[in-house]
Amino acid sequence: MIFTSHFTFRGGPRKSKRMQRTTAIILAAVMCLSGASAICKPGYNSYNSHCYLYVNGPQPTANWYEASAVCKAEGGYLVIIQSSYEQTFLDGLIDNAVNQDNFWIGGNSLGKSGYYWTNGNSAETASYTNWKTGQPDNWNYPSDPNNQESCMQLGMQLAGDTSNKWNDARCNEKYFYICEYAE
Ligand SMILES: [Ca+2]
Ligand SMILES: [Ca+2]
Repeated sequence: MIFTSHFTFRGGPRKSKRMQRTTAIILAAVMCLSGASAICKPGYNSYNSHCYLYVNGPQPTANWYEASAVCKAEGGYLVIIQSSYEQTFLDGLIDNAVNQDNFWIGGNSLGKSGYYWTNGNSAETASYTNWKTGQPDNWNYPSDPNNQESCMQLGMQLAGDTSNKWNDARCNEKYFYICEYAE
């Protein structure tokens, strides 16, 4: 790891190279000893250089838009699940939750044909998808076009399926949610 080039020392380039090198070594040692998770904010969990926080409690707290805004305010986004490994990490993470059902995740079909993650990638034709059987189904599609199932969540109990697979749900419903951001 090379840190020296990233640091500007008061007094400019006339400071000794030895001091710069010593400082870089100390910083590298601190970062290595503290582990990757120390880079995440308190309460967040680290996986594959990303930080994750699930928001949970006795009662669901936010609709999809509100949850997305909270994650964004923290410098992140509603979780985008890109592999079975990331899904397995999340399964373990929310296994500790008080209420393990219904977490908003970062995909929707708003203004689009089909489901897309908020990074623009398809959530239906991607190499990894994890929808519950028969989902997304836009269940009980009402006459009100603003009340369709257009947002993605995981963990809804459907027909005896208690897994953390994905479902489309109404964006204005209050659920729990999971934020992700790069370290
Ligand atoms: Ca991700
Ligand atoms: Ca559905």
